[in-house]
Amino acid sequence: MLSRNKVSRNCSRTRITDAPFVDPAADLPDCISLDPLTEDSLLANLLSRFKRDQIYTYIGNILLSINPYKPLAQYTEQAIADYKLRTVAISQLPPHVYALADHAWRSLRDFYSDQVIVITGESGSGKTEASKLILQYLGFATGKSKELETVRQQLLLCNPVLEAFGNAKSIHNDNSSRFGKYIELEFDYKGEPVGGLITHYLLEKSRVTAQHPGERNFHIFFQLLAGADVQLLKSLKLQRNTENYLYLRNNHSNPSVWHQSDKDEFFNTKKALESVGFSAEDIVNIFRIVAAVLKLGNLIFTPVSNIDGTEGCSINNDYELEEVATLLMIPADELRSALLYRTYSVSCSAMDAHGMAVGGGGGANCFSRDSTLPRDSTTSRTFLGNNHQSHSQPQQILLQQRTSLLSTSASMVGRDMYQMMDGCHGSDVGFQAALASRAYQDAKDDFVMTDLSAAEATTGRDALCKALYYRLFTWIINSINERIKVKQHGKRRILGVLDIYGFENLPVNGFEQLIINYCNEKLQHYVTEIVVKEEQEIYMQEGLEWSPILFPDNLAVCDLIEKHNLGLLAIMDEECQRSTNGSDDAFLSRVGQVFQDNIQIEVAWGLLSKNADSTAMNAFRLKHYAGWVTYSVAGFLQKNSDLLVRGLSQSMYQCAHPIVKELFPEGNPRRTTLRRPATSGTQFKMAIIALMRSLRSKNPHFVRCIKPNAFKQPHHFDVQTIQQQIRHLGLLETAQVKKNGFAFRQPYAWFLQRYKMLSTVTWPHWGGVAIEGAARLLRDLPISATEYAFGRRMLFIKNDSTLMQLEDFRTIRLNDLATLIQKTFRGWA
Ligand code: AOV
Ligand code: MG
Repeated sequence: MLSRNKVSRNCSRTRITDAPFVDPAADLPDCISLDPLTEDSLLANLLSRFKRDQIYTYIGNILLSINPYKPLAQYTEQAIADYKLRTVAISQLPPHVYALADHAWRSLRDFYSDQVIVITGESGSGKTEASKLILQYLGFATGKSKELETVRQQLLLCNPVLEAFGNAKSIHNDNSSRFGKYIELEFDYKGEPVGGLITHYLLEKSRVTAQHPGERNFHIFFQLLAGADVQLLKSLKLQRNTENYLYLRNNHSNPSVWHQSDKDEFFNTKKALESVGFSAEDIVNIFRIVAAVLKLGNLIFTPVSNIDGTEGCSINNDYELEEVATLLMIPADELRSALLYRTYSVSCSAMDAHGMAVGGGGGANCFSRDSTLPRDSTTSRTFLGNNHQSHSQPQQILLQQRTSLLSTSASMVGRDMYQMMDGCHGSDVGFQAALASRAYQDAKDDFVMTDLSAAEATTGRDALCKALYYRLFTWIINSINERIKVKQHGKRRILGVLDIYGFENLPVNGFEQLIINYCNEKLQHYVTEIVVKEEQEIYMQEGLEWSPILFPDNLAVCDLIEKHNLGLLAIMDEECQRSTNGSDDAFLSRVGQVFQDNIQIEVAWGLLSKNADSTAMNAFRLKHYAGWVTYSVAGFLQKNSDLLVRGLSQSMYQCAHPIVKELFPEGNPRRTTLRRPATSGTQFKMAIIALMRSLRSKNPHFVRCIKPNAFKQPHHFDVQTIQQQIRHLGLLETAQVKKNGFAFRQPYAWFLQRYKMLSTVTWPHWGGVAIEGAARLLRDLPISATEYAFGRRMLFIKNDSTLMQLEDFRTIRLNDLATLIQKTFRGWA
């Protein structure tokens, strides 16, 4: 047994911590050949390979990859050629992510079936790098026609764009994916790529406005400031220094920690945008939105006291607002008004239909009736508060303009209670409800207008920035999809590559971490189901001799999060819909009630976070497959309901900026939304369920990534860190199943049909029972009898290498037959 005493020693440059001595003798490319196969022998094998920069090791047909945290010389065009052309037998080549990509691609081409490569591992373990290497291999390894070249370029080059907008520095990874990415490459019957589709999963948009200590905002903000030339910066009304922007000024973080140059990366991102097919105009329009987000973030709202004692606010640095308005191509007054005031249309019918819930809150700064103001023919009455008199002259004019504009649209937008309430989340709800209730008592079929406090305006500003950025990200991906979609007709097969955000446990975890970890929990379940559980069930059903291997099952935690009506996500939704008492703490109380007997979750009131400057927080602890994680509930409901104030979406819809207008279709006053959109949590759950369905319909290949240490250091093999991941991923159990199990299985008839040409007994037809034909065929081949087993309905083959051997025999035989046919024809001629 390895002792757990902390020791550190040097062994050919590799620092090994938390282990005394690990026998370096073992160095096997496939862990299933280890004898004995134990956790220690597995670790020792990985270590001796890691020291030689052999970061890849097989467990049967699963690829283990340990992040080297340094560039390696094994990703050359020559290496790609070696794996593709196979001048030496594949078994002679070291394990490699190229070999896995090649196997998936050949399976697609030879068996003409859909494949998927699922890459898993915790944050910073190397998933995204692996996914890029797979795409690189598939790009190089397939045909070279001009059309293919375009598809290839677009598929390869979209990645720098996705990373610029969707990745950021986190405490675990300097280039952490803050969204889930599933790329489906489509191939024709020859195995040539003809197009693709990118699906993305919930971007962590809260990062736009705030980051954890030691983390950064999305790369693109830094790239743009560092890389844009003076002219571009000027046209975007930006300054080079990141310190000028509140959203980039994370006091706990050093922005220059990023190891690559933001300036160079900007050049790459811009080039990639061009190569993927964005026009120069599109690119500038994209950057205008990025710049607008940065500048909006700088707006400072100052409280203004109204004469009736209520609070409003004004913008301190109006020049920033003017510039944002220019960038987004909207009249500044329009934008200012949307940021400073909120309007509610009050529809009698909507209230009747939905019922009005009245909550606490109070402090509603509701304008009262003012008959002197303009009335629109479509609006029965217009209400404006007497406190508008407390505004300055320009503000009064602005208010009147705004009122006139709003009264035009009021009757169009006022049909639905949710529209009236949109923008209400969390503790806002009580306030909104009181406001709406008061309006209801006052009048029917009216709208009311309130001015926002400085805090409310800041929240609205942040919500707008998050929405702008997230929708821009989605727009970019949709545009890329439009460009890479398959243009030709005909049958196609799919090879999917899944690279999702890795499991996270930060000093303070929030809604985003719950979503990320839920996704990892589902993937973990999918992998263990396929690799360990179903595999064993099939052996037993088929009557093969088998001693069951136990494995940790995480179904209970998946259920705890996603269960219909009673899971965490459902409880969150319930609280979001509650118009009274809907608060993060109420959510936590409900969690405590529902799960009081569940040992996998604990509720903690007033728990002190590990963070030095944090105050008490209310939280729950959840036991994930990768350990306990504490989630602070602050902000949960607001992030889950994720609604944008209608006035803001309407103002965005008014923008003449060609992309922005498209991003906010709900801002169209003619549009009537009768249903409240699903919450973020529910949308994510539905997307993950659809993803799982899609994965299950394909033949899977797995890359399991491991992080060697927590310090992003090369040459440092921390035994405890690796051992923990081996346990969490159930790798020993996987290796045991693979060692005793079979790499391949197919029904006898299928097997016979594919390989019948390899024996004169089965060629050209076998007239008897399929199982007997398969047995005769195998007997005629130079394959050891220990390499296969006969089940009730299926033939099992032990190793992948045997299957590859069979494929090689088949190719040779088919070539011989083709030559024979040619000779025969020539003889006849
Ligand atoms: P992740 O995708 O698993 O984390 P990445 O693939 O981004 O992790 O890897 C993190 C960093 O490790 C990269 O930026 C590289 O510097 C280094 N790295 C990873 N794999 C290799 C490799 N094969 N060769 C050289 N360096 C490598 V996250 O996205 O955080 O879950 O959400
Ligand atoms: Mg990643």
